Amino acid sequence: MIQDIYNAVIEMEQERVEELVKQEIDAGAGISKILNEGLIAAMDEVGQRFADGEFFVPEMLQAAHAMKAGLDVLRPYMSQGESGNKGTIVIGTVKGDLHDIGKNLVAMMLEGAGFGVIDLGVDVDTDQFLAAAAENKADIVGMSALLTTTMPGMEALIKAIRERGLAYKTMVGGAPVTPAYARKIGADGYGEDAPGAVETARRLLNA
Ligand code: B1M
Repeated sequence: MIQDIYNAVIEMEQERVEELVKQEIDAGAGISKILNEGLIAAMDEVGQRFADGEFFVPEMLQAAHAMKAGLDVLRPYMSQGESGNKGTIVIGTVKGDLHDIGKNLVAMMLEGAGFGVIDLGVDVDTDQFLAAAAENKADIVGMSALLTTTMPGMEALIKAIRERGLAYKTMVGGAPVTPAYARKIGADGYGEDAPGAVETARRLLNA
C-alpha cells in the first residue's frame, strides 16, 4: 500500500522503501500516486517533524536516503518518455544549499519530457552555472533553492546573466520560492513542482 511507502520513509527504512515501491509498481499503482502520496508526502511530514523538534538532521538525512532509494526505482519510468531534444537545460542547486531531492525529480521529469538535462548537482555557484551553460549551449538555466538563506543566489545568477547580455532563459523553484519571488528577481519562469517545471520549460521554449 502507498501508506506503507509513506511510513517506511518516515521510519528511514531505505531497503523497505525500495521493495515497497517495486511492489506498488508491479501491482499497477500509478507512478505519480507513488510519488505524491508516498514519497513526497512523507518528506513533508519529515520536514514538519524537524520543525517541531521531533526529528534532527541525522533523521532528516536518513529519511532523505530512503526517499532517494524510492526515486531511483521510479527513475526509469519517469525519464523514458518523449524523445528528441526539445532544448537543453542546465540545472543545479544554488551555492550553499545541499538539498537535491526535488531538483533531481525535476531533472528526471524534464528528461522524460524530451529535454536534454545537464545536472550540475548541489552547491553550485554563479560561475559554475555560467560556464556549464556556455559549454552546453543551454536554452534554460534552472536553479533550485530549499533554504531562505540561499535563495539570493538565484537573484545573483539572473543578474549576472542579464549583465552579460546572455540569452538563456531562467527558471527557478524550490519549497520557499514563490511566483512573486520569481517575478521580483526577474526569472523568466517558475515551477511549483516537477510537472510545473516541465510545463514552464515547454512554455519558455515553445516546445
Ligand atoms: Co533541510 N531544511 N536542512 N535537509 N530539509 C528544509 C528545507 C526545511 C524547510 C526543514 C524545516 O525546517 N521544516 C529547513 C529550511 C528552513 C528555511 O530555509 N527557512 C531546512 C533546514 C533548516 C536545513 C539545515 C539548515 C538543517 C541544519 O543543518 N540545521 C540543513 C542545511 C544544509 C544545506 O543545504 N547547507 C539541512 C539539511 C538537510 C538534509 C541534508 C538533512 C536533507 C537534504 C538531503 C538531500 O536533499 N540530499 C534535508 C531535507 C530532506 C529537508 C526536507 C525535510 C525535505 C526536502 C525535500 O527533499 N522535499 C525539508 C522540509 C520540506 O521541504 N518540507 C528541509 C521533497 C522534494 C520532492 O520537494 O525539494 O520542495 P522539494 O522540490 C519540489 C519543489 O520545490 C519543486 O519541485 C520539486 C518536486 O516536486 N522544485 C523545483 C524544486 N526545485 C525546483 C527547480 C525548478 C522548478 C521546481 O526549476 C529549476
